[in-house]
Amino acid sequence: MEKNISIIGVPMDLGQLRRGVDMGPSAIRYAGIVERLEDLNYNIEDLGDIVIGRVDRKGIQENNSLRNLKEVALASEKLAKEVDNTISRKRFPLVFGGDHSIAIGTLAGLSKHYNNLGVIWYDAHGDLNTSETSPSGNIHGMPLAVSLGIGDSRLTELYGNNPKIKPENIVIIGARSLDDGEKKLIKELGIKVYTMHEIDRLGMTKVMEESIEYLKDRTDGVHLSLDLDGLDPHDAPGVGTPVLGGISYRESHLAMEMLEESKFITSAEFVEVNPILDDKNKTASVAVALMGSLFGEKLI
Ligand code: 4U7
Ligand code: MN
Ligand code: MN
Ligand code: MN
Repeated sequence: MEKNISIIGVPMDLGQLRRGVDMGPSAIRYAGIVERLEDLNYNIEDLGDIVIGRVDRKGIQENNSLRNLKEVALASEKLAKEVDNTISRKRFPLVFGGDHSIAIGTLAGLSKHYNNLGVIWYDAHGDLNTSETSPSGNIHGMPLAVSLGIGDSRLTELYGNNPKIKPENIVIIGARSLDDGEKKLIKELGIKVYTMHEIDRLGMTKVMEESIEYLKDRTDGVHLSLDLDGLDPHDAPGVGTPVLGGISYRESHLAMEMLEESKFITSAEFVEVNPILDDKNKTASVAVALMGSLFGEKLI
């Protein structure tokens, strides 16, 4: 793993309707991420938080097919630039959300540097909706589709290259709440998905071995996009869209340890931490512990 890490906070809450996820980056910092990584001998630079446009809450409509599109697009553009610069400076971008709509910006920035960027999407959801298939109108349910070039052009065409990633370079892990349109897209594009069924059946060891084997030769970099709701809500209660029956804390540690051994992760983001819905900052602490494993912390 690159020994120089740049932290980028994205206090975005406009991709969904629950308040508090904008405090995710502070909660993760408060849970001690900088000290944790410095103890592992990384050089850490904290770039602070991206500025998010203000929206009058009264102006947020309940029925809207692309809620807060303008502000989400603007923030994505800023984040893309920051991520792009970070890679140009040969540093590892470590992004803290914020809701998952921020992945639009992260992947846009990364796409300037990789022709075949691999993406591990660790999530209860597919985030493959468009304004037509979305049951909610919330953009945090759309970032993977947008990055594949599917959706509103104000999002897909942002920051150059379109599409940003290819369907054969994606692995989704932890899925257990997929909308009809998302299931259809997964089949049409042949996206590799390990649902909870496969995780139960094969075990996390096999799931990670297969995922790593699958991505290893076809990609020139691999981004980990970890939505804390991929974990079971018992282990990560501070998320806006919890779904029962998720990946355990231990399985997640194993997954991070195996990614560390693979040595192919080139960027990462940890999203959807909502301290207002949390139990004493437990979810941010889980995020920090998982980053410990991802960056090489050992038990002995
Ligand atoms: B997250 C949902 F309908 N699919 O589109 C939607 F179930 O980034 C949820 O993974 C999206 O947390 C969840 O609104 C987005 C819903
Ligand atoms: Mn998500
Ligand atoms: Mn999710
Ligand atoms: Mn549990």
